[in-house]
Amino acid sequence: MTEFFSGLPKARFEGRTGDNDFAFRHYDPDLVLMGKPMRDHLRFAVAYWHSFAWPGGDPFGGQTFERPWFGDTMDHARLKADVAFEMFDILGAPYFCFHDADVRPEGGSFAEDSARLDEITDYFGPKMEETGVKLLWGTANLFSNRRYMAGAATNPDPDVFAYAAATIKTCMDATMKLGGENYVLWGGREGYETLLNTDLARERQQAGRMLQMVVEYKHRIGFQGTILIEPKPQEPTKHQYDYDVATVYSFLREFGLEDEVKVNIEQGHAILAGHSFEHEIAMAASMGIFGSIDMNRNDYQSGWDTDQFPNNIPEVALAYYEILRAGGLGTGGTNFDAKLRRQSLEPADLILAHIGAMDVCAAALKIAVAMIEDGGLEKRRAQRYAGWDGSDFLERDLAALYDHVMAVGLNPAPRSGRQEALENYVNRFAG
Ligand code: XUL
Ligand code: CO
Repeated sequence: MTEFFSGLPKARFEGRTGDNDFAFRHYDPDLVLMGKPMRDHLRFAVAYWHSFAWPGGDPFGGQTFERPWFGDTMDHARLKADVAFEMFDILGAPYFCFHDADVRPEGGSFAEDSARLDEITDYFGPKMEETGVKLLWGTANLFSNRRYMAGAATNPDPDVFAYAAATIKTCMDATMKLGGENYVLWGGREGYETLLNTDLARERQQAGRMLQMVVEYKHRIGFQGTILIEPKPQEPTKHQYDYDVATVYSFLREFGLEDEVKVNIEQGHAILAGHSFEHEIAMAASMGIFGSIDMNRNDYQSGWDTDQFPNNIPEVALAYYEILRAGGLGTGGTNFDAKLRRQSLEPADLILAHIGAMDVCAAALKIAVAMIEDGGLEKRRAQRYAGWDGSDFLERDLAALYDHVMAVGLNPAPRSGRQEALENYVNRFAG
């Protein structure tokens, strides 16, 4: 055991009446809802990067956190892993997610970085075995190092493309070795800063070919997990190619990958794209590409990706409602891609942030389950489209529909969309 979390208790479910900040009030992992335990509905994951690699900086100042594992040796990386697995255990978090750059220090060469990734993931193996904590997804950090400043797959320099491809291979190998259930690609710098120096058609071809290579390699090594793209409209680049779910879907179709790749939808990214989280989930489900979620919240006033822990129960309830309608998370999960505020210095802050977030999701899930079980929204939705039952209008053509309108003297009567009634209905459960 390390000293870092010493004195902090293991988080347990104590119900709504207690006064223990370190207990769950809603997250009761064994509680069965719609035939499966809450743990399996929510599939919580801790994001290694925000909790263990982020130093607390912002554009105006650097590090505020002092962590004993900050440093660039493999001893630091092992201490970081020790603390991370202690936190997973304290929280009872069943999964974690990582980038290569979060878990091992960068060395002087590609070969050294790969060897270090191998070494640290070998160090994870027994810890995963011992704690039962599993890998939700692995990913490659193709955005922090300056070599990627003009993109990874979409870089104007083919050598950077090759370097990125080789790096993805090592991260897919590591994910497979650890039994990861998904592999994520977030195009952090796959976009442009200025159109004046950018060849859009060429960059899209490069991105499409890289993703095809990822899928080819998945099949070559027999990786059973799901390949996920994480849409985001901008930040760090002015414009990113994976703008939102609908954009990603059309990109997947252009490269014949719509049956191979799904999306990992992040709440904050949805907001940046001008959508709600539930919109993006529902859109993905309607296209058959819903995969997983990165759970956080953005500050609605600041207009950038603040990656805060979620705390708005009714809002999150609508997201889980769409997830349940989509058939649940499948191989995906609820990854807390969220970071502390930079004044939250204490080890306890890390624990309390996650306990609160897990509780928000659990409370939201209960609301979503109640709405699904009641069936009121789906009944009302079905009523709204009932006129289409048995209709053959989609099989006719313009001239046939013209004849029909003329023959019966058609004059459709508008009907209420009942938005306020529906919002009132939701608040019966969420209020
Ligand atoms: C960035 C972001 C990433 C991805 C993984 O906004 O969300 O952390 O989740 O690269
Ligand atoms: Co994310």
